Amino acid sequence: MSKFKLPADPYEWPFDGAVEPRKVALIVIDMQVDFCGKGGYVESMGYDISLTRAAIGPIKRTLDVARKVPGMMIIHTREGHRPELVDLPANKRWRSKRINAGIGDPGPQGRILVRGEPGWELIPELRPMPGEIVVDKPGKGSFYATDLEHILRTKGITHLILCGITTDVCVHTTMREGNDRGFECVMITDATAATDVRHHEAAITMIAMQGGVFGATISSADLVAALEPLALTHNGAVKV
Ligand code: C5J
Repeated sequence: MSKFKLPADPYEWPFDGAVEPRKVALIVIDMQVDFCGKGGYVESMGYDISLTRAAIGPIKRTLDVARKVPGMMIIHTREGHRPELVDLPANKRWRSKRINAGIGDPGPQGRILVRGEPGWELIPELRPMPGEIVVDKPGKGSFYATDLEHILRTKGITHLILCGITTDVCVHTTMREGNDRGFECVMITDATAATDVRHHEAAITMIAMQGGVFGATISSADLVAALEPLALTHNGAVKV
């Protein structure tokens, strides 16, 4: 059985030795128009979407190889609220309105962060493939008020590879939630991005504290190199 381990920081990941891909999920967090598209939530708040868009290429390269590794689960998440906004906490709405990007209000990409609107859709470059899982979440963490943990436990997933946006908010919150639940987590440094480079860098540095307080980090190039030997070629053979 093929297994892999990663030359991650601050330790060789995972902690428990080489892992079988069937125990691993790659989670791509919130690659939605609202976070990295023109006229979406992030742009409405006045942030530069070239920062969040920087993660797209590394995520695509990671997905390209992960999709060829037999057994590895691929999950996409979307942050968003029901059209009636019954799942939108009053303080989240109030804070977003203060900066003229009210969640639920109309914008160039439809109602901001509302399920079913153009801004809430995953960007075309990173559309899920058939068989990949999509988890809708009302909060920053992917475990809060979703069936993510139920899916992972049901399918015997124990290890998580995390990427997406933003590094300091939804990716970090998900990594912390996963870590507290005993999932062994690694974050892909250049396949994540934030609306402020300092926050992106600090979020990466924090993971390495205390011997890897939330897990470990790795570049997409190192991850792809480690997964490639497990990837099936178009003939169905494992590359050597
Ligand atoms: C934010 C996210 N930053 N996906 N959401 O509000 O990180």
